[in-house]
Amino acid sequence: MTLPLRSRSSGQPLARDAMAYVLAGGRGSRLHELTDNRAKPAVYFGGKARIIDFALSNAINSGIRRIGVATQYKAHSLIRHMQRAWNFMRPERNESFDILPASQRVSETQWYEGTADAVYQNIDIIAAHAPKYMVILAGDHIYKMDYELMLRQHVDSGADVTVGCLVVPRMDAVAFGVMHVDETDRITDFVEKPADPPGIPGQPDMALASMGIYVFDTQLLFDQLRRDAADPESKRDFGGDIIPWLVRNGKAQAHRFTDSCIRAADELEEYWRDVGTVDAYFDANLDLTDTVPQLDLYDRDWPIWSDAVVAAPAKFVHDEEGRRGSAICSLVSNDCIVSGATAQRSLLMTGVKMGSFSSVREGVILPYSNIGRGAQLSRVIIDSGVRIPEGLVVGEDPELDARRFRRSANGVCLITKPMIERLTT
Ligand code: ADQ
Ligand code: ADP
Repeated sequence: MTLPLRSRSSGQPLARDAMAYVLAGGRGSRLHELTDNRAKPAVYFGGKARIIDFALSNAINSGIRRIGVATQYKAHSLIRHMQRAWNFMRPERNESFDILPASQRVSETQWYEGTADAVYQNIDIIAAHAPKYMVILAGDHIYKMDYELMLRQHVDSGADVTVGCLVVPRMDAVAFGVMHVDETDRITDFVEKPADPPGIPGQPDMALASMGIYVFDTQLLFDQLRRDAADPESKRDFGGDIIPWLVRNGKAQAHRFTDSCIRAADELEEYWRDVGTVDAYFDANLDLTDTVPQLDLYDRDWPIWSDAVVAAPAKFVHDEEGRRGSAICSLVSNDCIVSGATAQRSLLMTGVKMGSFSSVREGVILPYSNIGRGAQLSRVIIDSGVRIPEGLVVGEDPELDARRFRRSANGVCLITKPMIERLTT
């Protein structure tokens, strides 16, 4: 396979000396039942991909060829996905892909404590690959970014750590690490998840938030992790411990997302989403049905790689009574069959079947679900492998919906297998 390499950076690429280390162990509890059986990075997004494919594709597209992924919570489907989709690295070319489940390597009584511990426990594996730089990433965000440009800034500024950041509305920043910077973008103050986030001077309603991604020189990172591990007060967390310590005692530099987001059709694709709640997940998926969405999944220069399942093409057919099968303003993946049914402003992921006279309006339908005859669904997320019974109506009676399913603040119903089982027994 020929992998693309496109970067706005000039000079000798630094990415080939770097290792990307993806933190993919968190549950993502605000996605509720969507993460009952899988970690947030394994949740399907945008038709074909899983959330983690964005960080991994960014790493590959940036030119990084050594990748480690730390997993912990409910990692089974995440690990299976990575084995299927991401096993093309070639050790003979100094490429590697390591899946690193919390495996009690340092102490037999300890899982990964915090995010820093998820790196610390694998120092020996990282050292064996001998990368000069470490790019620490979160496995649960949707965005496209050229890490080569962040590496370049890190090296040019001589920082101990470079922290990716973006500007967010001030009160949204309660869920982030929030920083102050000087005129050279050196971080002068960093608070993890403050209840009352400090605004940006001159822009009091906005805050500068950490994206939870960091670049370090590998040796300095190892030294920091060992120092932190010996600190009995530390929770072994990058945002809570390592970064604030380096802001106080070293040189921490901010890297602005706008400096390294991808250029699509000559415009900067300034798109970053956490998709951490049911509503944010629903909205981000539905945004893709817009005629010109903010996130371009069709850019062949910055592809989002995923599992290339062997599957038949999507098919739209008349049913036995001659009703047309159709999809309007929708993303329809391989192996779907829409028979005498209609999908509108919806995403049908791999292998979804829609039976006669059924309809989905504003639906995010995860792989291999089956919509029974005559079902009428609107504003739904349907988990993978769910069989929607014939004639089920969702989206017309909020109280009934809330009793049967998980209904979000914005009136989106999340429907899973156990919920349907309860309905039909
Ligand atoms: P949080 O969003 O709270 O804050 P956190 O729970 O620390 O994120 O998880 C960061 C990443 O690490 C996620 O991708 C998660 O899946 C993974 N992870 C969590 N625990 C793990 C473990 N034990 N083992 C392996 N992986 C694990 C962080 C920063 C903030 C920043 C936000 C941006 O601390 O400063 O603003 O990310 O989203
Ligand atoms: P996840 O656990 O993240 O949803 P899986 O790959 O385990 O991902 O798939 C979940 C569901 O999708 C299963 O319950 C199964 O019913 C269905 N499924 C997966 N692959 C197929 C397939 N090839 N054919 C039919 N159903 C499938």
